[in-house]
Amino acid sequence: MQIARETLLRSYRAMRTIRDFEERLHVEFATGEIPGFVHLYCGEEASGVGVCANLTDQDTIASTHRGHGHCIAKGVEVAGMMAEIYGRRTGVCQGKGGSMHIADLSRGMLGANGIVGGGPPLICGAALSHKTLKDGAVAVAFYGDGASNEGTTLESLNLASVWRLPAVFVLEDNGYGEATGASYACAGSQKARAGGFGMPYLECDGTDFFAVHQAAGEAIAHARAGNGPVMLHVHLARWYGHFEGDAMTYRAAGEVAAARADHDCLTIFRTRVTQAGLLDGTELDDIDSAVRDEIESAVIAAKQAPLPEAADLLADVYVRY
Ligand SMILES: Cc1ncc(C[n+]2csc(CCOP(=O)(O)OP(=O)(O)O)c2C)c(N)n1
Ligand SMILES: [Mg+2]
Repeated sequence: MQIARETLLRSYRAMRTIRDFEERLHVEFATGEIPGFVHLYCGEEASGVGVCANLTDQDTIASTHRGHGHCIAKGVEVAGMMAEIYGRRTGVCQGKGGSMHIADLSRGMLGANGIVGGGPPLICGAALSHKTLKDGAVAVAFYGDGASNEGTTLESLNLASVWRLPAVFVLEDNGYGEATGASYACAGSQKARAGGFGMPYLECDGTDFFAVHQAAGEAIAHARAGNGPVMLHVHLARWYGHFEGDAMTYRAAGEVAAARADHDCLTIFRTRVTQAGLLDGTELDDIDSAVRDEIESAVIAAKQAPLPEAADLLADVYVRY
């Protein structure tokens, strides 16, 4: 499938932004200034970006505890995210959500989620709304191999199929749920699980933007056309610990180094587009430098921003209808 030049540039920028955002958080979290936990998405960038390149602002996504990449891929503003992670009043959720609860409904980003398996049921609700309102939109749940074993996820696969919802379940399989290997924890096969619920199954290499874009495009088109849900199984690797501070003693020596050396989605993308003459290396260099500046400004602004005040505690708690 031919991908528009504009989409390629936007997608590269999103992947580079996620990488730099996360690398910077890795450094900043170690200083102790950031409250709570952070779970980094480095190594997985092509998945969120390849999927979201097929979505509009009307389409909705639900994310996970490892949600920064999904937010950026769906267009959530970086400075507001950084401030949110620092717990500042200028954050996209006024500093009351933090890393695991970033949401921006104006972008169709329903939220990162500290509850493993929390996204799939939300996406059934969103997809039911899209179907009822006939707005032509689809809802996408990102969930991990660990979350694939949660009852909420399995119930959602069933419900989405029974109600023929415009939903896509994107299983980001990085081989681990915390320190537990997916090969140990996931019985049977994900393909058989999809088949058991009567939905099509697709899989792809999650370190190759083009492979993700193609597979997600098919899955989303199927759901958007009213043919019901699809499971998309994306294979990838995370480059850092489960959370910042995880010593990763359960990973084989050289595993992460090999992923970084041979499966870096940014390197794969750059080689592909420059060799095919689709984009020029200097255009990509310009994006790299613009993103570096954007992240630097976001960190400076976040550190200077005010914390929420006691009076903010009861604001935005309930929605008025
Ligand atoms: C309902 C629930 N159970 C357990 C946890 C603790 N927990 C947080 S992340 C995680 C592992 C999730 O693994 P996976 O879904 O594969 O996502 P990954 O971290 O690999 O991106 C667990 C068990 C939780 N947050 N929520
Ligand atoms: Mg996992």
